[in-house]
Amino acid sequence: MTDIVGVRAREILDNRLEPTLRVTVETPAGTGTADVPAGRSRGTREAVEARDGGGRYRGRGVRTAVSTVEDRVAPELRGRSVTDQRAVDRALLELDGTADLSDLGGNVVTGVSLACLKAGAAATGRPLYRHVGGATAARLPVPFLDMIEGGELSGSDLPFQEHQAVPVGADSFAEAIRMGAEVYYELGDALADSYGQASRNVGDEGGYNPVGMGDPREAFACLWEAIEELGYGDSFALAADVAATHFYDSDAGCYDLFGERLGREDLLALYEELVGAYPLVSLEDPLHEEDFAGFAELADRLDVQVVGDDLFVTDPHRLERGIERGAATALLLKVNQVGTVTEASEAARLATRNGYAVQVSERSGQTPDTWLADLAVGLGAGQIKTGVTRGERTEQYNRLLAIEDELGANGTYGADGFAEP
Ligand code: 2PG
Ligand code: MG
Repeated sequence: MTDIVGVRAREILDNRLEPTLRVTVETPAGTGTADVPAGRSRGTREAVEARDGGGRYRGRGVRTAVSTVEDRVAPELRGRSVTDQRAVDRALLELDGTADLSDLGGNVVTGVSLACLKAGAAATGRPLYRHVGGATAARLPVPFLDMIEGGELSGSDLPFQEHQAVPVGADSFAEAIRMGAEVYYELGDALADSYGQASRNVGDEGGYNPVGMGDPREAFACLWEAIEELGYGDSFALAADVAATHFYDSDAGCYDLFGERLGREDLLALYEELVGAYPLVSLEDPLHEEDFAGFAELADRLDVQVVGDDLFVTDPHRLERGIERGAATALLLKVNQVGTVTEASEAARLATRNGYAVQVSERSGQTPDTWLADLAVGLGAGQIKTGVTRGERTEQYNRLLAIEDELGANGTYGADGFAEP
């Protein structure tokens, strides 16, 4: 009853009006449909997406990927049970046969893997988070709310990609979101007053794009002021996704920041200054994606969580290298960076075994599909980042609120223990 009888795909649109894949896996006992996210601020080592090229949708179409799912993947998977995720994922990787998934396409692999996961939950009559994590899955993640956007995902002049507020002092997920929302309103008013009404415009992940603001110190100052204005100083910490790869000039070997060319040491000094001025608890990709040694130095010098995104690309092998060198303290987990649910779960387990925290993450290209929220609870991750506003983000919060209700007294919210594995 749980054997796959059909695998179908469609080309749909994501939050940026770009095409992406929607994959459906059918069994007699239940069906699963999953949407594939897409990154823009991507790591070099990520799995390669299958895009059509040509003029249609500026080359971003996924019609070839749709055919790949139906003509190449479906025949291979028919007759396999959706309850054996590992075997399905192995079959996908073998069928592809490349290290970067460039034969089938990483989006094909991720779409089928996730649809199989959802079909497994449907066929066994369990909520998705229980299907992933079993009966003990009950930890609600702390949200890292991307209040002010910069870098590649926004129209602002800020070099850092995300300036996040982290409700570490809330005692439930629902309270965390309520307090986060209040900070968002307060910050919107303050930015409109000081930087003009157009500063309320938002980027790909729903955070504000302040007009004329170009220094992360200014962004953190405004954000912290909004938090303190509400009397929430004890309940929040700050964090950043620096996404440093994207302002690193690899030819010159330096960072283009504030119109200057900065070295690793200058950047470390800036982080030290920020940590001294604000309760900054976490830095994602503080240095470029190949600087394992720099990451290790930073993790040693600063008392903050160091998160590897472009650095690890959710790849257990890269993560292993990072662990050996002490390059970080947390894994950013994005299923489509590596390809399958099985590999991403392996990366999460490896992280946890080595005392690393796990932060489950959206992509800047998303749909309202909420598998991400379930995955975070299923993996027992202490943290999630999924932007802040826009439907494809708030749906993740709505799903987590529903899971928290469902769990009742059994649910736990990570709060200030978010950095524990
Ligand atoms: C990141 C992500 C998501 P993208 O750098 O962490 O916030 O960006 O999905 O564009 O890679
Ligand atoms: Mg990142």
